[in-house]
Amino acid sequence: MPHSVIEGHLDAKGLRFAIVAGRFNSIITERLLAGALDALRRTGASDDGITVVWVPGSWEMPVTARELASSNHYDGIICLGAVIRGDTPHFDYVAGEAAKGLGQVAMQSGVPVAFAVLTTNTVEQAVDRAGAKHGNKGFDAAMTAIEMANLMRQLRGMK
Ligand code: INI
Repeated sequence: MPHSVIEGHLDAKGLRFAIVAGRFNSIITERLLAGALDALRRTGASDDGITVVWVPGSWEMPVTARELASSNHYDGIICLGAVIRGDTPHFDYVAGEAAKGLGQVAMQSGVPVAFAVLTTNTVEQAVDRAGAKHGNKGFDAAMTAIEMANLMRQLRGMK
């Protein structure tokens, strides 16, 4: 007997996405945003299906994503931040809370939350992941959000 396979398609037509971007290290997050918008537009999203929300930094992302998720308006949320290690343990607190909080938002709301909060030791490592050597993690996160939004629609349609 053949097994069934369920997979989300990379088609953003008719879907609505919120992008939460951190202003901290905006030289990086603006590039992540350009990558995310490129992915959404290339897969058929329309401009009125995309909302960009700027927040001060990655710390503020979970509460913002929670609000967006609870609006029931979005098929997916894409979070773009850059936490770059400094001389103090601040990095660990900001990066840790952003990761944990965004994971909780996805689990509690059922809305896919794509995580492109870079956590790097140097600015160069962040640049490499924001459109240089290692691609653009904003683009990748948007593709993940599109796939997951379509997957959720399929799974909910099976109930
Ligand atoms: N926010 C970031 O997004 N990246 C960082 O590297 C960072 N550092 O290093 O401090 C950062 N801090 C700000 C933080 O997100 C809050 O905006 C701030 O603490 C006010 O609540």
